[in-house]
Amino acid sequence: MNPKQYAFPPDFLWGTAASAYQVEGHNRHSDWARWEMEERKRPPARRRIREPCGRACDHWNRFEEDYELARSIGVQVHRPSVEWSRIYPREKLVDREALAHYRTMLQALQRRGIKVMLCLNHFTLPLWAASRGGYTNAKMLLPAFEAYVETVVQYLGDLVDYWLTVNEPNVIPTAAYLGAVMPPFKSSPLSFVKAFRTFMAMHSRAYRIIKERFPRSPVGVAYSYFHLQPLRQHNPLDRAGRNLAHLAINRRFFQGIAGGRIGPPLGLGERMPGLEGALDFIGINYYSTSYMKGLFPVESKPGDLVTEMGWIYYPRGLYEVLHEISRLSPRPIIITENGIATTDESFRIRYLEDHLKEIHRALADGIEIRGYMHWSLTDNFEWQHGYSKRFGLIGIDYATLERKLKTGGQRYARIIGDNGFAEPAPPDKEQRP
Ligand code: IFM
Repeated sequence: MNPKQYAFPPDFLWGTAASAYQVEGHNRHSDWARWEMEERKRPPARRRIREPCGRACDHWNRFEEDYELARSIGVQVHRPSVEWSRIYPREKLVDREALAHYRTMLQALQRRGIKVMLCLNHFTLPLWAASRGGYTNAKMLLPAFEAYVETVVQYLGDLVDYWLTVNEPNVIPTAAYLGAVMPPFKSSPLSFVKAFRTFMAMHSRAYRIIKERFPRSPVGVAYSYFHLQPLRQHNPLDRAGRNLAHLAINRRFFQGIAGGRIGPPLGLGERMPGLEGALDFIGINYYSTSYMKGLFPVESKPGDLVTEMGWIYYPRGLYEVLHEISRLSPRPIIITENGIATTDESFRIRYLEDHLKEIHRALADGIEIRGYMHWSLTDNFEWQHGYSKRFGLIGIDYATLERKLKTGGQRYARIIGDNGFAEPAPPDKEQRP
C-alpha cells in the first residue's frame, strides 16, 4: 500500500513562535520579574512560581545563533514579541537603545530570509502599569498601550510582515483574574470581565494604529481558542458550564469583531468603538482539550493521555476548533502556536505530525489555513513552571546556554523541506491481500 501523503499548499507558511520575556532574559522592568521576586519570600512549598526567569535563554544577546538555527530548520516566518517594559521602562520614557536592539534582531531575521510576525503583548506588562491595576485599569492602560504601539509601529514597522496585537487575550483574564493560577492570582469575576474588555480594546486600538500607517500589513490576534467538553457528557450542569465558558472565553471576542458589540457576560451588548472588523487573520493557539465540571475547569480525567503540562493529548480538537472558528469568522487562519512540553522526542514528533494531519484534514474541507507556527523555536521559561517544561525544537542547556537541535527539530525541518510528510502504512496487516 502507498504511504499516506500529507502535502500542504505550495504557499503554506511554516514557522516558529516565541515570546520576548520567555527567551530574552534580563527583563528587570516587567511585572513578572517583580512577581518572581515576591514569590521568593514565600516558603518554598507555597511558591506559585517555580523559579525566576533571570537570564532565560539569553536570546537578547544570542539571537544571531538562534536565528541561524531557525534558518537551518528552514523556518519561513518567525513570531517573536517585543517587551513593552523594555521599550518603556517608565511610563513616558522610551529606551532608544532597546528599540535599536529590537531593530537589529528583526533585521537578523530578515537577512536570513525569515519573515517577521511581531506580537505586541505577550503576557507581561511594565511594572509601572501593573502596579496601577494593569489590565483591570483600562483608563490608565489603554492610552499608555497606544503610545507604545505607536512607537513600535514607527520604529520597527517597516521590518514587520505580519502583526499580532495581543497574545491570548482570553488566557490572562481567565488564568490571572478568575482561575488564580497566574499572577496577580485573583479569583474575581468582575476583574475577569474588566481585564477581558481591556484586552479587546487593546486589540482594536493596536489594529487601528497599525492599519493607519501600514494599511496593507496583515494584522491578527493570537487566540487560544479553548476546546471545551462537559466532564460528564450528559450532566446538565457540566453542559451549562461548558456552554457558558465557551461563550465567554471563545465566542464573544469574535462576535465583537463581527458586530462591534460586547455581549453578555462580558458586556450588555454595547458598542466598543473601533472593534468591528478589526481583524485581517485569525491566529489560533491550540494545545489540548479540557473539561468543565459545572463552572469549574478540569484539566484531565483518569485514563487521558497527557503531556508534561498535564494537558490532554487531543489533536482532533484542533480540527474541530478550525471548523468552529471558520463558522464564526470568514478570516483566514494561521496556527500561531502548537507544540508539546516533553523530553521524549518521539512524542514531540508524534504530537507535531498528528496535529499537522488535522490541519491537513481541515484544509481538505476547504478551510483557509495559511500557515503553522510551532511553539517553540527554543526551550524557554514556561511562566509559573519555570524551566521545567521543554517546548523547544532547539534544546537549551541552561547551565552553559548551549543550543542543540533536537530530533523533533530535525523532523520539522524535513517536513518544511518537503512541504508535508508521508506516513508509511503499518507493515503486515495493511499489506495482506
Ligand atoms: O508558553 C506559553 C505561551 O507563552 C502562551 N501559549 C501557551 C504556551 C505554552 O504554555
